[in-house]
Amino acid sequence: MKALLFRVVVIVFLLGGLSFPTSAPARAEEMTCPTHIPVNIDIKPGSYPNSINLSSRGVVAVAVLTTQEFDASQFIPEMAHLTDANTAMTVGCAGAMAVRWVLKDVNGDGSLDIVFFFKIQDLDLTSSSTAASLMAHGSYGLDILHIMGTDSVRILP
Ligand SMILES: [Ca+2]
Repeated sequence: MKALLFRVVVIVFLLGGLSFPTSAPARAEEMTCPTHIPVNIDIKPGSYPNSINLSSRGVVAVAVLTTQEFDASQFIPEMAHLTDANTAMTVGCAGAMAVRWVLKDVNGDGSLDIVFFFKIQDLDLTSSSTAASLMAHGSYGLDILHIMGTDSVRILP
């Protein structure tokens, strides 16, 4: 009888041990690229096709144009990336980071646009790239805004 009781106690103890909450260590939420609102961009404003010589040591300008939906003069960027359009679809925020930006009316419509500059050496474009995407985030009035736009590129050998 004592032995049986002991066995029951042991079983209860084991079950109790098994049913202990298996608390998984809290994992930090993975950094993902947030949803972006679409904007019109113009790579190398004022020239077409948008030829980029990847061996050049200069910078490439990418304008985000002011439209009825987006007022560039209200946008205070925190960060901007330029990447191959295919990478933008799969990886998200990647590629070259803007080294500076400036407000300028690049299309002469009387509204300021915002022009980002990227070092060509930092670009992840290849000879098979046909388009590049700009992604940026920053404050827009009281909001934090994520924007994204795509334009064609012609990579020079
Ligand atoms: Ca403009």
